[in-house]
Amino acid sequence: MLQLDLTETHEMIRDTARDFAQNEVAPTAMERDVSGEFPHEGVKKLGELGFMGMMVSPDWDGAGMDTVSYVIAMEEISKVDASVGVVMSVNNSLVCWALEKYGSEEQKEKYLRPLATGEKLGAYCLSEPEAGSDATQQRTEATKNDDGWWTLNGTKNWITNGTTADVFLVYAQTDREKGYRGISCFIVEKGLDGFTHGVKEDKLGIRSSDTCSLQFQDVRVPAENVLGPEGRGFNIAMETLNGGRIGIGAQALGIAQGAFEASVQYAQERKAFGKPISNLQAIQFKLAEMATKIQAARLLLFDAASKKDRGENFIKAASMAKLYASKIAVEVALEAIQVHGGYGYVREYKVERFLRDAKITEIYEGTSEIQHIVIARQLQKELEAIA
Ligand code: COS
Repeated sequence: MLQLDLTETHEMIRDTARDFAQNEVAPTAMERDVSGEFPHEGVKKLGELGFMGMMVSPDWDGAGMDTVSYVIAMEEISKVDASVGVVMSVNNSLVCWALEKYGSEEQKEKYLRPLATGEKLGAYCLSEPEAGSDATQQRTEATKNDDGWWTLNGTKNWITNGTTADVFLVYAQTDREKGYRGISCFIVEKGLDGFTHGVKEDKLGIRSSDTCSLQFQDVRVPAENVLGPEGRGFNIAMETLNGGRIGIGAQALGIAQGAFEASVQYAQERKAFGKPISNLQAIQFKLAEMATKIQAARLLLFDAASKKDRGENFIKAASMAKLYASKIAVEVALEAIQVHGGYGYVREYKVERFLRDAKITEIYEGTSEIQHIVIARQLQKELEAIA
C-alpha cells in the first residue's frame, strides 16, 4: 500500500531541512561548485540536526527517524546542493545502516555512535578500477596473519568522502576460491600505516563532494574490525545498496525540484512578447511536464521508503525509484535550461549546475542499466512465486 499522507513529524522535518538548506547551504553552493571546496560547515551542522544518522536508533545516538523522513530531508538539501546531499546519503545509507545492522556491540560503540552524530564521517568502499557494475570482481585482498590480524592490499575507486572520512567500510576478497562468497567487509580507520588516498577527482558535477581513489598497501586491520560474518561481505554490500538507492533517488528528486523551482521563478520574472514567459503556453506545458514527472518520482520514493519502514521487501521499489528519479532529474534539469534560454547556459544561473549534478545519479550506487537488471530479476522472482 502506498503511504501518501505525511505526518506532522514529517512536515516538521521538511521545515527544518528546508530552513537549513536555504539559509546555510544555498548561499555557498555556487561558490563551492567552482572551488570544489568540501562543505565542512554544512556537514557539521547536518550532524547537529541529527541528519547524519537519521535512521539510526537513539540507543546509538541516532535520530531514530523513518526512511520517509530521510527522503524528505534528502530532497530539501539536494534541492539547493546535491554535493551536500551525497555526503549525507553515504553516511546514512551506506555506512551507518550497515554498522547498525551488522556491527557488534563494540563496533557500534566505537564507530556507529560518532558516525550517527556526525562527529565522524564514513565512506563506503566497494568499487575498484575493474569492479564497478560487476562488483563481484574484487581485486582488493585481505589475508589473515598468524596473530589474527588481517593485511589489506588493493585499490578502491570513486570513493565519496574519500579524503575527508574517518571510517571506511572496505570490501575485500578473503577467500578467492569462493568467489563472491569469499568477500568480507572491514572497518578501516583513517591514518593507518599504508592507507593513502589519491587526488580529489575533477568531476562534471557534485563538485564540492570529495571523490578519490584509495590505496591499501599492507594495511594491518585488527580481527575485531571484520563487519558481519566472514565471507558475507558481498551480501552486506548489496543489501546496503538497496537502501542507498532510496537516498540517491531522493537526491535526484531534490535536483529536479530545484531545477523546476528555478524555472518557475525565472518564467515569472522574464518577459517576452510583452508579458512574463510563464503566460506562454509553450512554457506552461514544459512546467506542467516537469511537475508531473517530479511528483511521480516522489511517489515512487515514498513507496520504496514506506516499504522499507514496514519491513517489507523493497529491493524492486528502491531500484524503480532510483531509476526513474535519476532519469527525470536529467530531463527536468535539461528542460530547465531550455526555459532559461541563454541564461540557462551560463554559470550565473544555477540550472546548468543542476544538469551537471543530475547526471551522476544515473551512474553511482548502480547505473540505470543495473537498476533494470535488479528490477527484472525481482519481477522474475515475483512471477515464479505466483506460478
Ligand atoms: N539485495 C540483497 N542481496 C542481493 C542483491 C540485492 N539487491 N543483489 C544480489 N544479492 C545477493 C544475492 O541474493 C546472492 O546471494 P546468495 O548467493 O548468498 O544467496 C548474491 O548477492 C549474488 O547475487 P547475484 O548472483 O545476483 O550477483 P550478480 O553477480 O549476478 O550481480 C548485480 C547482481 C548486477 C545486481 C549486482 O552485482 C549489482 O548490484 N551491481 C551493481 C553494484 C553497484 O551498485 N556498484 C556501485 C557501487 S557504489 S558507487
